[in-house]
Amino acid sequence: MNAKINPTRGTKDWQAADAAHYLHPFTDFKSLALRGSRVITRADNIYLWDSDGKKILDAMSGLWCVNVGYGRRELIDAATRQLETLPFYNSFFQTATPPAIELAELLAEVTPPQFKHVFFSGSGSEGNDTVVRMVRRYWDVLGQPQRKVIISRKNAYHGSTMAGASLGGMSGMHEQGGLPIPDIVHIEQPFWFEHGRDMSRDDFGRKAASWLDAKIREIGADKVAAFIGEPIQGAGGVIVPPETYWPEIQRICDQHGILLISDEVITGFGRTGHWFGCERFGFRPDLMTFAKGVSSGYIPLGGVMVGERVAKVLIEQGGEFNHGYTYSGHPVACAVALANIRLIQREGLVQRVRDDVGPYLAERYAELASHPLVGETQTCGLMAAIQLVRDKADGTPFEAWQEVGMVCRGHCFGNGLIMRAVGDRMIIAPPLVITRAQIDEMVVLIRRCLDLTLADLKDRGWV
Ligand code: PXG
Repeated sequence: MNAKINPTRGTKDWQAADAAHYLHPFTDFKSLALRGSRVITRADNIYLWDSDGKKILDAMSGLWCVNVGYGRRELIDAATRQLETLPFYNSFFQTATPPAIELAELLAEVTPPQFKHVFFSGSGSEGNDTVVRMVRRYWDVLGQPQRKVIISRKNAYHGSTMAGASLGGMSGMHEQGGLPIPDIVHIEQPFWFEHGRDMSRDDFGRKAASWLDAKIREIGADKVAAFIGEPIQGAGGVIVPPETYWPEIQRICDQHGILLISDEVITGFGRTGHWFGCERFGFRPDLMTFAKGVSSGYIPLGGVMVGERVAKVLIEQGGEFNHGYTYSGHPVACAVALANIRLIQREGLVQRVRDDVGPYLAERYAELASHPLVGETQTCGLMAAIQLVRDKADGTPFEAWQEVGMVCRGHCFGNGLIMRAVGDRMIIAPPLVITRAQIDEMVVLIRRCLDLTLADLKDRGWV
């Protein structure tokens, strides 16, 4: 069969070839093959088109990554130029390439002041593998090899490699593959709607942080290497923690001398209206994982920002760090990331999210909270969640088997809107270039889909 991309192939043909050969991530292969996948063929700004020519508003920025929107000439030109000049060279064996060096320099400029060094990977998952290796190496070099335990949270997402999935707190992932790997443990997440509605958000934030302190004491502080968290849990359902949570987590990490790691794969590069989520929530991580928005997803790139505390030890006392990837510092990926970050700077996209479109989204989402299906809405910058409930008065959830989030997601797809469902939490993270008029357009679609979902659930007798 001809393997070339053929623009004359139709949807049915794409679907047949896809079902015959392509195993998709996080997918029930059998049921997708029966149903046929949606084939996306092109994109511009915040819109996608499928193989039937249908236009879709992409409220998820691809997969939380296309921060500058689709079709940006600067990124395309940067990739083309670099492909022509030097499509690949590695950073092993005492070599480097200009784009990798310049990107390292620019990252030191846009990240918080404690970060002067970066280790590049090809993805967020690999970045978190690097984190595990680096954290354990740090304590080994300091003569405390018994400090191995990394504490994370349930319902966290840190990637899909063995280390990433272990750090993550998704039970469905742990069940497949004998995870977590040793010395990774999890505390409960700071999800007020699920675990804290009998107290104020601030009190709950302090309580949720105290679970870290309790876990450290249970294990013994001298065995704990680090705590890792996403400033806002993304794949877990856009769970925005109470304001009291992160400052208290910082205090507890400081008190016990353990490293604090911020996984900024989603929250980095302007998503929250700050360059990084840790700046939004007022904490000072020692390591910071990034990916996605660093290159706006135009090309794979990830890495770890290494704060002075760790860098000093690894550089001055560490000797060789036996770790790295073929694509660490890939020149084309780095050239695209440079163009992407410069574009974010030039267009003031971070400030725009903080002062303009972020507050506007919050305003429009507050209106959606009155919908009969909505238990709460939460936004932070350009991340937002709608919690669907059966009983608005007391927040009673639907039954898990009803998969109401999936019902709603079906209506979204049917109406030209990509909104993700995580359980019964409907989430969005649109490109940072979205305009107020486009937010209005999106909110009209969301309200329509909520109405259709409600009507559908009434037909089924579920509400
Ligand atoms: N950390 C965080 C916080 C993430 O959100 C990763 C690490 C892993 O990155 P890579 O590049 O290896 O995928 C992620 C990825 C979803 C979804 O359904 C979210 C992610 C990936 C795939 C699906 O929301 N986040």
